[in-house]
Amino acid sequence: MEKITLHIEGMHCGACAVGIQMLTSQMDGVSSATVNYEGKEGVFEFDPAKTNKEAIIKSIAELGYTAS
Ligand SMILES: [Cu+2]
Repeated sequence: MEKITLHIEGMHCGACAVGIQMLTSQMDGVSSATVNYEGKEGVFEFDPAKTNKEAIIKSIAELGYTAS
């Protein structure tokens, strides 16, 4: 398992964080997602054989947020 922390821009409230959490945690290979609205960051744990940082950033972008 690989663990990354991403800075996420564009969240307006706690529900945004929950939405990102729900979407990313459903991705194949992602074992856990914890998004903090106040801290503007998300911690994602994933299996590098199934997915990667770029795929997670792309999913977050599809929701309208910028992760880096
Ligand atoms: Cu919101």
